[in-house]
Amino acid sequence: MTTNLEKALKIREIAKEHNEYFKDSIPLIASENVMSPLALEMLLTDLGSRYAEGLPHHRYYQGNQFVDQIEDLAIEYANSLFKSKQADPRPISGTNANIAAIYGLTKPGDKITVPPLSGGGHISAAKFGAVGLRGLDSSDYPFDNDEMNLDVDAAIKLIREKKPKVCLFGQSVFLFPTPIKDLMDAIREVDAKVWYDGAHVLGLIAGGRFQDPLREGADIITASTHKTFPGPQHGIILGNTGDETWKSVQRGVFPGSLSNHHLNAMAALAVTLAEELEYGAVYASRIIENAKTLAQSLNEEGFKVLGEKKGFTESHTLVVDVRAQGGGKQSAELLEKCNIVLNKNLLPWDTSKNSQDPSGLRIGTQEVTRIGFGKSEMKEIAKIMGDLLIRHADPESIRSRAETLKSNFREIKYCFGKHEAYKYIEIIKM
Ligand code: DSN
Repeated sequence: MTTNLEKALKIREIAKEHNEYFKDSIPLIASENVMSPLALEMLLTDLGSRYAEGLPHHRYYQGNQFVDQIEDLAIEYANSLFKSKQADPRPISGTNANIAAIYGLTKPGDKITVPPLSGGGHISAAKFGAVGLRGLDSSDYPFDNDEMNLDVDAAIKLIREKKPKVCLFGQSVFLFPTPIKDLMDAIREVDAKVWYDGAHVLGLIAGGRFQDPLREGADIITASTHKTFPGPQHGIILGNTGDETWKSVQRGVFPGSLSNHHLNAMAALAVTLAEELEYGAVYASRIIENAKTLAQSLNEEGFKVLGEKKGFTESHTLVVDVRAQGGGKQSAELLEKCNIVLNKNLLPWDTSKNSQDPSGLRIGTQEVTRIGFGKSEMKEIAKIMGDLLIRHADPESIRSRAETLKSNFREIKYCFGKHEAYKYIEIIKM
């Protein structure tokens, strides 16, 4: 019979196997990243065992004097990095930040315009996600498949017609900056608030390499903090808005959508904000360079990479139509067996009916860039994928090539101190 100790140790063994798999794999999920040693250390502090509710210096618990200092500094660092007027580092995820924004900016029955799911919109903006949960009346912006972006003229028409309370922008397949500036006349006419979900591109915005939503008209940015922004699994809201709107959004955070805000993760976020002030610009540039190189190389291998008309991508993400290679599900699963980790993804013509087997693959370069991959490694990834999915090479040989490629890249870059990636075991002395 399995003892309870054995049950506990079993989890530890599986976690070690997970670490080993990722150590030997090429991580290309567009929404993930690895943390710096200084940030990771924060997750293991006593902060992770404590509660704080409310705003700094106005708490509902005792024992928060150091938490208040950390939260004040997180706000200061965020405002400095993003040139925002307001920052709230409490949301515990991107979706939590989105729920807080919805709670703060809308009432049930209000109208909202959102990016369509098939155009890369996030599930929290869907009718079956947080937007629907609030009972909002939502309309999708029409999407331009060639531009891989919102159809500007049609979006202007929609905004004028619907007169939404809030215009939401930002996607989870976010290849090109949203043309907010082109939409601002219509948005001002209907007096809508502009909410930008910057989860995917937060690190690129931090580095000044994508777009600058707060200067282009956004009232608030919501985001998770672990994609191109290489911090902990957490969230943040940034504002450039009036005091009343900001207060309302903050009420959406607490008590609207959370109680405690995971203080260890908030400290890790503050550390990452400081690291981004130092390294954010160069890191963001290399992420984008790598994405462009990978897209071009995959195209040369014979893959159909979307967004060709616009140079494939201006972000960390690229999407590939793999219907000719057996579809998204089969391709992603075959790559996974060969230690290349990415995800199948809806492409603009897909519907929710084929969400389990969509046409595409989504690929992100932020994590491989973080561990030092450059242009030649991007070309090698494209070649490996071409050999596997187009030329049907033996999967075992492909797996071994992926492992060999990864074996030369063990250290996390663009942060203070040296740190071997995927080796958390040593850090927490397992
Ligand atoms: N699920 C994340 C993504 O992969 O884009 C966003 O929440």
